[in-house]
Amino acid sequence: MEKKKPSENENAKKEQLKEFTVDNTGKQMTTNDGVSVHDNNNTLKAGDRGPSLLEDFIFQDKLAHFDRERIPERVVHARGSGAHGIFEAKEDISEYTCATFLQKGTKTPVFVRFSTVAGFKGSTDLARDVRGFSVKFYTEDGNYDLVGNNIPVFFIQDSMNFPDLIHAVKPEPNNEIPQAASAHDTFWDFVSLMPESAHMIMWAMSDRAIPKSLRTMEGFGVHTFKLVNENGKATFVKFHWKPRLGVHSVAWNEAQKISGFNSDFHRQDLWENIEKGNYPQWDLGVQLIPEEDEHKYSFDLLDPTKIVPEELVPVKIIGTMTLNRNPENFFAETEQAAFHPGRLVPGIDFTNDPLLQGRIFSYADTQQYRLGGPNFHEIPINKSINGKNNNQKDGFGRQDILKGNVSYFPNSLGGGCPYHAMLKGEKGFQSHEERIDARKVRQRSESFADHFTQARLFFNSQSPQEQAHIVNAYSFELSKVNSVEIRTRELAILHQIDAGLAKQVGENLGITPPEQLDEKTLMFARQNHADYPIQPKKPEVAASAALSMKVKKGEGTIATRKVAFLVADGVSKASVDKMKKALEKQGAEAVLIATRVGKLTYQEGGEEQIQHSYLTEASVCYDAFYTPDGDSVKALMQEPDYTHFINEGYRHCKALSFAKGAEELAKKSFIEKDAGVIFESADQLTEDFIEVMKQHRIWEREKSRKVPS
Ligand code: HDE
Repeated sequence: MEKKKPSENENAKKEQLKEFTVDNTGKQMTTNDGVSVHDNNNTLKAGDRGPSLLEDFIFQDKLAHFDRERIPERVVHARGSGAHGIFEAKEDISEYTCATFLQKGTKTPVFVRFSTVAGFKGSTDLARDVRGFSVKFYTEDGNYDLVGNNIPVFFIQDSMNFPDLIHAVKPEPNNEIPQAASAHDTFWDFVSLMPESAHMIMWAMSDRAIPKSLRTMEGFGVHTFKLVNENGKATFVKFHWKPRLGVHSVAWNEAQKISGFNSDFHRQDLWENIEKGNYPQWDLGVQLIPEEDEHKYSFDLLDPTKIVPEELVPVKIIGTMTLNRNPENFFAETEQAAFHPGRLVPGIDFTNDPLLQGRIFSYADTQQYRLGGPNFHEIPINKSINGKNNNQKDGFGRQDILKGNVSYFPNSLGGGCPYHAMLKGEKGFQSHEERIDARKVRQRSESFADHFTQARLFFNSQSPQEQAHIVNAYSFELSKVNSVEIRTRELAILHQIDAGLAKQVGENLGITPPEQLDEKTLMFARQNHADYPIQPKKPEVAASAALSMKVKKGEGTIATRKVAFLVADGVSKASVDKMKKALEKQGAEAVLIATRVGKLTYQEGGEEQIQHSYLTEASVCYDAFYTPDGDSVKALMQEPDYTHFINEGYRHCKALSFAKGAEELAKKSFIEKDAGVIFESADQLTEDFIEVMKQHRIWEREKSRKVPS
């Protein structure tokens, strides 16, 4: 097959999609068959008050289409948001892989879809949940999908348990409650019987499960994959996406409120930032592990409940992905995008991770159903830029018009085409030739039996505030569980990880954590490992810095953060402009919020049109707050919505700053001076404000919890 040059690839997907993009502007309305519609308001009737006629093909054309406008939502990851972009390979890793799109300098178009897992298609973005992070690379060797998550491990080790896990976390089957939430009996019943979930649950109870933005999430391939070089030599690989804006989350109380104020919060944030030209970027990193090191570690590389700590194998950055274009149409692109971990290109291969192996069946299978048959590869968003040549034909919705009378192989009538690569001494996809010498068994490897060491590693790697959030999350979720037996069983699992963690959660539940695992948990665990619990191997590291989201001193950026300027008529323009200028210089955005939308009058004279008011906005949708001075201060003194706005921002540990004349507003609002509260009279107003914003949150403030909000 004739390949495109890398330079032609960059825009190939955009150009291909253009062919299918329709613009109705200025056009006359037609039926689906292109017949001009004379009247789109009235059905054809026997008399103007008579019955409608069966012969009204124009009405039928319209309604029959409407009646079929919904397709099954994804059984998991139903709620998602997508964007187009480019991946640029920046390092020479040809020693490890022959994948063309990973060769230095190659630019490859991508389509990315982020998602939550448990909620339905219309559910809130801010659910406590894992986030999907799927990337489709339209490479010159065909499509490669890296279908990952924002958490590097998974709940279960074998794909056989996947439907059970999902049935347990989805709304309960009798009453379909609760939506997009794991805080209910069936989920905790399942995971408390499955100690292999312990590590993943620790991540899910951490702030990783409530991201601030899709743009501030890491992504992980989760499984160990293989890179394969030109000579067929394999190297184990773990994939990482590292966001340029840092990894940030919201507070749990904030997440719940955002869900009410704007359930499209993440979707809108992604869309708006791409529209504004704030293109989000992630670096692609790899951890490379030589095949010879397969059995070197205290954990098994094939076990998807384990990470490879970055201290053992550093992450090597090999390229950058930039999302720079919103889809034209949500359904046509984001909803119909079909991702599949079994979509590989030469140079990348699977490992025998039993969770990955099951996925290879499930995705293609579900897509046949969800997208209505075997021709979903022809839907524009799924089409390879490399075209497709094979003898697969017919089926629902077939688009390609295959010429000639040959649709079989081998043939002589079609000149032997399409031919497979080896026939002409060319190279196609070849599976890595791994030696397998085994009995056929339904068994779990002994090397998968340690469920708590890495859960402990994760907990030990968190800052005290992050640990407190984990305690709170377990306490919240288990408090929502009605069964005391299930609560107690999970506490026994927590005790195996960290007695202090179990004790704190236990105190919040009024239960003393048992020291031994529950008999039922042991019974299920022993189905996989007869001698469970086993004596774990000594871990290589006790803590790993990369697992904490705490912003390191001197790092962090405020680029694209939204700062609420809280104003009213009579506000000082000088006070507004000074802060605005300083923030914009660092790439942040100032949003003026007033007592009403429309005209705002400045103290110095002059006016401005205001788009946002305390009625339409919520503090939870902003990153930081500034109250300028001026005559507006008197009005804000009497404005309960203002007080609520900054109280809530304070409670959620955000940075607040007050111009000199506005400082009394802070006192009135129960706000005490701390590292994140900047007073013009005591601090360097703009500089200090920017510095604390870089920290993202002043979590230390949480201790006080005194603020009514
Ligand atoms: Fe998925 N998963 N999954 N999953 N998954 C789907 O495929 C499945 C797993 C992930 O944006 C489904 O097309 C099984 C791990 C993402 O369209 C389905 C198992 C990871 C998405 C499916 C897993 C993921 C899906 C539903 C265990 C992280 C959204 C719709 C063996 C590495 C893709 C679809 C998108 C979607 C099956 C476990 C990530 C049913 C059987 C582990 C990001 O096929």
